[in-house]
Amino acid sequence: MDRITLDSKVREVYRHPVGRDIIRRILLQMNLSSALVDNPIVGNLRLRTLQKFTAKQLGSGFFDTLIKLLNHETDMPADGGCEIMPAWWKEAVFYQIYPRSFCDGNGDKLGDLRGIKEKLDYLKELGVDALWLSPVYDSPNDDNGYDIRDYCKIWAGFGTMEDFDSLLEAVHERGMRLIMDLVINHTSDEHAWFQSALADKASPYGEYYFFREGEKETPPNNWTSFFSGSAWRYFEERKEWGLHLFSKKQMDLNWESPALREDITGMIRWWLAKGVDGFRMDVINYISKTEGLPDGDSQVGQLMGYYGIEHYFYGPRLHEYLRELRKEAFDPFRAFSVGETPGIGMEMGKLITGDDRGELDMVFSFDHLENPGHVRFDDYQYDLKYLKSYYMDWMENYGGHCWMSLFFENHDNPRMVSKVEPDRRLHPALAKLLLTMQFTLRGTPFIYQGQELGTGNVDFHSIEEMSDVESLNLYEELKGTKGETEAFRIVLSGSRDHARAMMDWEIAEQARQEETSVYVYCRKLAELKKQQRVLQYGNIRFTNRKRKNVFTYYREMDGEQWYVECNLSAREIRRPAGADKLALALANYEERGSAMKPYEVAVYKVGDIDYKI
Ligand code: ISL
Repeated sequence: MDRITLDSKVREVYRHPVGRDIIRRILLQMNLSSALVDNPIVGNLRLRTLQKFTAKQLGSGFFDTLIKLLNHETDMPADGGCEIMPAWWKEAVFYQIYPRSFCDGNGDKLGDLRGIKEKLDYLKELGVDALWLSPVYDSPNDDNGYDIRDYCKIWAGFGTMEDFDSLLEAVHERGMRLIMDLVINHTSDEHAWFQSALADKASPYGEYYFFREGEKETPPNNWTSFFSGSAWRYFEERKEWGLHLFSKKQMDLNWESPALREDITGMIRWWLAKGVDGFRMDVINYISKTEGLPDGDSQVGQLMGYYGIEHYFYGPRLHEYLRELRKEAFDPFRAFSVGETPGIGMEMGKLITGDDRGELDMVFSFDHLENPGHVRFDDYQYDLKYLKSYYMDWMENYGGHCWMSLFFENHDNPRMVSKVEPDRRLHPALAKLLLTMQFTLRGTPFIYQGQELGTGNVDFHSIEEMSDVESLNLYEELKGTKGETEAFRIVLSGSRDHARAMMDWEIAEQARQEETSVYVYCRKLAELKKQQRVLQYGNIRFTNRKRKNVFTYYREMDGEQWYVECNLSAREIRRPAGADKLALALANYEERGSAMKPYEVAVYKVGDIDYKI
């Protein structure tokens, strides 16, 4: 691939996988159409000229940063026009459990491992094939377990290692699988490695973290933490600064250290030898940082909301580390991996997950969780029209080497039904629509606990009712400039606490019995997907491409055909032609007229119906 310089044209940058993703990310952030780059005048501009035009908005540092990032990546994704290789995780229905709010098995009002075990039949009945457990390791819980104190111990509040082993056995007995959360970008400051690094610079663990000398008043660089303020914390013990991209108690691990990497792979193998089936890997694309930890560009920082991000979101040794992990730990156990990769777009996703690349199996990409021009803490109503263009793009261009994860929720985001629709009466229909897309588009559905009940956001009334470290820090940061009321309003829009409220088991048990519930609908979707290979591996073909609120597609394989029609709006709209005379398999309304009702969705088989659900 040609090296990118200031003399390169915008078009050449857009042809570069990293360039393409970055340009698209920036356009998304600024709510500009990517058609802009297809405009020949824009495409022909040289970076040098663009730099002159934008000198006021983007300093020269911006272009240097971009060029460096691009030139680090010399590979192109393979041509995706190939057959898809079957794999269990391409056929599975995943379900994410946030252990502290899933089910309380010992009466202390906090979820735990025994509680999870009690609910395995509920999950099996729903059609779940694999569970992903958010962290259950020993932790001081500054970030609810994403700050690990001991990788090989269970946090006492969740139970013991015996409880874990018995849960794993029960999962496997039911023919399900279990994946753990692997948090290896950072550990808790209470982890023994960090404690020993802090106590003694010369300790073998001294190099496991990023420590830097410097004046007590001036952090070593301008990087900011995702949870507010500087990404550096001063440690009197060493008279040095330590790096933490997340909370003050989540210290970033230095992957440059071979000993650290060996300890991490050893730990992963230990869990795999126990029988876990794989891992969801927390912010795994952040593990490689630019050598010397240089300052972040201020324009990039302002645009993205975080300073320094270009130095670690797709770091120089990322591919190397991922390959090492796969070879040393995952492959010997044939374990599954899905990376949580904020900021990774489609092309970078291909380079990280292509089945020819030896890195990860899948990633969670996040560009569909907000509408263009918005961030999580904006108070706005999510417009589903955007989802249509997003999915059409990914389904048509991700290629046969890669496989998509399909999700709308997790423990870090408000509930999707609440983002889309303020009227709660429409939530059941909307919840069913969202689930239908997850089960009938091409990819692996990840259901977040409560989604199968159509759960919405929590009605928080004050900051005292919240507990998440990100929410509390943001509130503190904003309250000075915006005042308490406005600060609370902002935090409320994006708070992670919405998704972390306790599961309501009374509602769940009722839903299980009710023929029209979201739960029963979700169970039928899971059954359908499992019965119909075409819904797993079939091609996808979109119709009505120009009708914005209408999302229709066919799944096709070996002469079999299925058809899905969705109304992406809360308004009644004219039903598109295509469904007449087809055999209905599943729908979220009883009747189908010439108009589609708010958020109406229907799944049809083309030809005779020859299955039972
Ligand atoms: O903060 C972000 C930028 O807006 C997020 O994209 C962030 O990178 C992402 O939420 C990372 O999440 C994961 O790692 C965190 C943890 O708090 C989250 O719960 C976890 O999912 C640190 O371990």
